[in-house]
Amino acid sequence: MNDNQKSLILKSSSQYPLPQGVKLSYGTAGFRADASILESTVFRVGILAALRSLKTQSLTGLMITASHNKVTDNGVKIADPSGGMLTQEWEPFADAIANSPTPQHFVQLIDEFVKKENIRFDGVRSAKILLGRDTRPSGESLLEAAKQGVYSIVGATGIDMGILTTPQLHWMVRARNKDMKATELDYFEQLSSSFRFLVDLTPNQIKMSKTDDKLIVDGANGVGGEKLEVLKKMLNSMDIEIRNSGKEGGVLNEGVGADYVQKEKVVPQGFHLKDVGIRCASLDGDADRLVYFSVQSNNTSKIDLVDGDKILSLFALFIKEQLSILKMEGDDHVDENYEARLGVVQTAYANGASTDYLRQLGLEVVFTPTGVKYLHEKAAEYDIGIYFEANGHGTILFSESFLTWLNARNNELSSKSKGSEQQKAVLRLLAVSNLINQAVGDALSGLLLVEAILQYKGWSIYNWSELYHDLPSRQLKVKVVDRTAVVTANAETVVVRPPLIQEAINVEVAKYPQGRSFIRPSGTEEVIRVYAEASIQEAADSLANSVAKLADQFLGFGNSG
Ligand code: G16
Repeated sequence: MNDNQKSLILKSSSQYPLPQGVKLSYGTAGFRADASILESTVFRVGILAALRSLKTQSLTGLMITASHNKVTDNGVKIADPSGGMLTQEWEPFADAIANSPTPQHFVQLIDEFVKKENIRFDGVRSAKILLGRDTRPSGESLLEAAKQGVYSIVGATGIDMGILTTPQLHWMVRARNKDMKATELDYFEQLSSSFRFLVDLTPNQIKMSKTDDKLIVDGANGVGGEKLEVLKKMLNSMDIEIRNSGKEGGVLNEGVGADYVQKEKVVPQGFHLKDVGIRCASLDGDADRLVYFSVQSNNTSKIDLVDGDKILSLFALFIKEQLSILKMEGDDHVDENYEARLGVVQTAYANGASTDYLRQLGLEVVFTPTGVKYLHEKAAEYDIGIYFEANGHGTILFSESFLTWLNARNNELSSKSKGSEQQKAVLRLLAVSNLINQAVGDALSGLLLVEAILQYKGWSIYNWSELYHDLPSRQLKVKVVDRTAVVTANAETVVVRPPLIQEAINVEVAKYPQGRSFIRPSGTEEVIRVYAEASIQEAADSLANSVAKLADQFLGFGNSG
């Protein structure tokens, strides 16, 4: 880095001092905190995004969002050139610069890192960053801080894409770097055309019963509702009603949205008795999570939840069916059959019943810690990798080699047996790969795939829900003095630090039939999360309460008595 560059960073960073006492970590999905303390962090991440762009000689993305967190929080994360999350190798540097106490120290850290990573400022391309934000009121001023960060790197360009869902920004970064069409309109066109294509391949045009035609979507009072409105206009055949779009005056993520619905298992605001029998879905604040539900007829505040595990199961079932159709080819095609490796990735939050179901289907199921960054990486090892967290965050990844094979197979079948069942299966898989976001979990593309598969199978939400019965579960959060005091292993199922707490959890778990429980530090909020499941709801509740008490005794403020 030359002196001119150093003094530019020094000058601009002195405009964004780190507030006293602030210590941030890149966490599960970027930096998150109360928006009022985030300007310096977002400014620094602007520089980080530019450095990442220089290092990779590709475009990167910067998204300002705190997703499911409360409206007064905000956050910032980077999309790598692939469209996925920032490479984990750069996270320690992200933490270091975010917490750097003085402008001088900050410049020194950057200078050392630039040398270590051999980042060239005289490369063929200068840095280019796509900037996006969700609907949070603090987004506008934080975006300004991000731009100032980007412009602190000589020659860097920040392109303001306005208000977007997080998955849209990731999709655009991936598409631009692949020289594909990459505007927001292109995103909507790709989703809507591949959805229509998939629906046209529904066998015998199975029709759903009348009540099943309608879908009501809870937009979490965030960005997802307004984007779905746009998409809806391009899907003329679908009857979608959007509630909690943010226009009605509700508060982002407050009593609404996928996180609330999945964790509390109650109806979001704006849903009532008259919705019984109708298929409903909830997005989260930045539309990267999706869950479905139906309102219970005997208790209108309760719902039957169809969570990320069931979305995963529906997708896995469909993909497996298409692969089986492909295998039914005649002898003359045997040589050309491709043994596609299909894998499924879950976390410790996956309901035990879902894992049993997926294994009974004959699928390979693997586990990673919480956080899409881990699941995505694992899923990318397969020809078709399906990953979902129970909270509704996930997608399906297709390998390049499998897509090449599918395209070649389609060409061949077009000349030999056009319109055959095999060709339809090939076309369905190709349509899924175009519909479902290949960069990151995306509630809008996930929703369209669910809808297309339900139509294909002629299923109601009740048929879908009956795939298996969830073991009753409960999730709680406990405020603790320092969440980083908890260190876990084995995909977060075992606590290795502090000592003795795992033994105490084991004693509690042993008291309940089909009991399972774990604790882990949240990567997005200042809490420890507790998960418990057991054979009946009362047992799951009681196990979760006992484990939460242990967490409080070992790590908290001792409020549990
Ligand atoms: C983020 C991550 C998800 C993760 C969730 C919860 O979601 O992208 O992969 O499941 O945080 O994280 P934690 O339990 O560590 O707080 P989102 O939707 O908030 O971006």
